[in-house]
Amino acid sequence: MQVFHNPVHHLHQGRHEMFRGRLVPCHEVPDRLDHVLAELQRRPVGSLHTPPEVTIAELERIHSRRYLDFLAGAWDEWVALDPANAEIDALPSVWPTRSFRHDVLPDNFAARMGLFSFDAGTPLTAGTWTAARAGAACAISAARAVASGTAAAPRHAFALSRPPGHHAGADFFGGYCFLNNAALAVQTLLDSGLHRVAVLDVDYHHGNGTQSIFYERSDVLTVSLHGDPRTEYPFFLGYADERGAGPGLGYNLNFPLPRGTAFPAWRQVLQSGLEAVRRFGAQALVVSLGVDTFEGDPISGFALRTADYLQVGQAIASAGLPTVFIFEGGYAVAEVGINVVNVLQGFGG
Ligand code: SP5
Ligand code: ZN
Repeated sequence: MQVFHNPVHHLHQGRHEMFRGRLVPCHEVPDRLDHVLAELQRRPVGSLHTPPEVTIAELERIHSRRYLDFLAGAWDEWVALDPANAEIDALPSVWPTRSFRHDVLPDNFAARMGLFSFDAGTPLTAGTWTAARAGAACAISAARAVASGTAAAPRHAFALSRPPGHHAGADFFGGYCFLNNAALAVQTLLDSGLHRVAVLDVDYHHGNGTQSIFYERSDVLTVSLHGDPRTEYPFFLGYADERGAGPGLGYNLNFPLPRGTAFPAWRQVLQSGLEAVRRFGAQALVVSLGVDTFEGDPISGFALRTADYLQVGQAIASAGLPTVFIFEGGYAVAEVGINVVNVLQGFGG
């Protein structure tokens, strides 16, 4: 399995996220990815590649032009407000909730930060745009490698993208995510000639961005297993009655699970998700691989253990599909690498 990675992910380095009225240290840190890379050096699953840069046109297959323009210029605008801002993360503090307009594009920077986001936990930093584009490039290159694979040459790849992506929508950031790497991988597979692609999102948090991007489409089945949004982030999406809309009705599947869910119950639900992927007739699979389902995760509530991730990989391999893995969450920094590589090794990488 080819692994795509770019060291410029380091340039996205948030200092703080808002939590209960305080700015607390970020959970989504560069070290997370470095631990995966270190574990891949100990237990290689394939060759490492640095992908070429993405074009704006490639990103526009998923994201709106005005959102991409905003992201491209945001850091310079932030510093232009006050040179001292160069030492501070940009965080939103005002949002257009119900009854406000979404069609206007205010001149005010704080207003546009709010228009294009949904939480105050996702700092935008000096290198965010560069890192996010490099992460997206990993996803697109991984998808291309899978699309051009043959039955003889392994049709599997891993995008070691950072920042993560599954909470980002067509025109908003949040949940530590800016560009939806999984959605870009899906679109790349479709654009290379496939007709039906499935997303399996096993991150602890509901993949609200991925769901919303494909909600009205029947060429992409989105399946997510996650903490029940009644109690878990992102709270406002991820319920079982969200089945898709219009032509996409029946092509979105959510499996909310209670806090405390351990592997035996989680694995059964994974099988239901994989069964849905099979019924859909997927030609390829994109896995949003978060390992914040780990029992030691500091911000999550499931109880998977390190050895369980080998079986997660085996179960995903049983679908028998060309597969693109995309790195998402997982915040128990010391164990993230072992858990991710266990999935890839269990898969057979
Ligand atoms: C990609 C991904 O896994 N995103 C998760 C975003 C979750 N953001 C909200 C987390 C709130 C937890 N804050 C706890 C801080 C106290 N230590
Ligand atoms: Zn997560």
